[in-house]
Amino acid sequence: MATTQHGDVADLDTAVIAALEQVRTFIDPQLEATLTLSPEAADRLLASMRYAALAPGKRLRPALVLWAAAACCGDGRERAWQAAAPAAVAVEMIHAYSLVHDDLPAMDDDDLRRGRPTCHKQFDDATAILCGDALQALAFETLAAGLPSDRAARGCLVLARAAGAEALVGGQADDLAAERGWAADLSAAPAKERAAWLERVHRRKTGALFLAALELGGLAVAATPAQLALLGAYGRSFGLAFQIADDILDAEGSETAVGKRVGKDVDRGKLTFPSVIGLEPSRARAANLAQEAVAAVAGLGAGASDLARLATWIVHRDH
Ligand code: GRG
Repeated sequence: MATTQHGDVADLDTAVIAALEQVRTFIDPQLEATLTLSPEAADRLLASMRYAALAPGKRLRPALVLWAAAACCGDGRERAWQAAAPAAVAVEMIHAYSLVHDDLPAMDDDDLRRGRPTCHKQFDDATAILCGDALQALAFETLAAGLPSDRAARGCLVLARAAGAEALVGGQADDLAAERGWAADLSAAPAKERAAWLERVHRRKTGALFLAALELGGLAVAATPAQLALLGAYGRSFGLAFQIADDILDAEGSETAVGKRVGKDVDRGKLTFPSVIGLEPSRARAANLAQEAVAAVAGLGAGASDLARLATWIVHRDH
């Protein structure tokens, strides 16, 4: 059986799935409460928001917020999680909105997400667009209202930057531009150049929100600049490791386990890490990045063990 620095893969899988389940048990009632709105929120809109945000995802971003807070807080896990809960809810709502919009026919045109029909399939395109818009606004409302006033503005700034044109939306726009032929054709470019392009897209499209999750977790418990720097180093390696693993899953994962269509990136001729640098080098790169992430949070002490395990698991998971 394959082994990792956190034991064999099966034990690691069990431990991380159990830890993520604890996060879900803690955060889903808070998500559900946040998504309980007055009758001023139109019924169909609210139903779509609940459908998208409460669907059974892995809750990785809330986990990063809560585990970062716990790693930086001397007052125990319970206090840390309570302080960081609004940030965890806000980040998950931004993530859910981005999935809803990404799945739309005008973007990635997907029918399956988190093992269920995508939001526009379950409702309709217009409702799915409004659902994403409203989830995004509610994320900022939750953060602004939920963090102590001395940290709320900074928190909103961190999340706005991660969600905006220079990060999540910018990365998505460049990815689309390449796919639709609106940008310079890189197909004949050297592998090094294509790999650099891929990293730049994913650092913004996927990595920025992971980094924001970690920073928000630290911010919620008034982490020191040194702690925030370690979380940042972890987040940069973790984000890229996650994306390379996601590309490997798309290339060879099972649709049932992953809960969304697989093989679509390859079918569309999209650049992916396996297609640019090869499958085995992709695995090796992801494993190295996971080790770098683990090394970064070693500086935070034993309180960061969940973060360390997650980084190793992310490159060994099958979903
Ligand atoms: C539409 C502005 C806008 C951005 C879309 C999220 C995104 C950007 C695109 C989704 C396409 C995609 C598959 C990206 C790869 C990384 C990713 C975000 C995977 C999904 O995240 P998980 O695995 O999902 O954490 P769950 O469902 O478990 O929460």
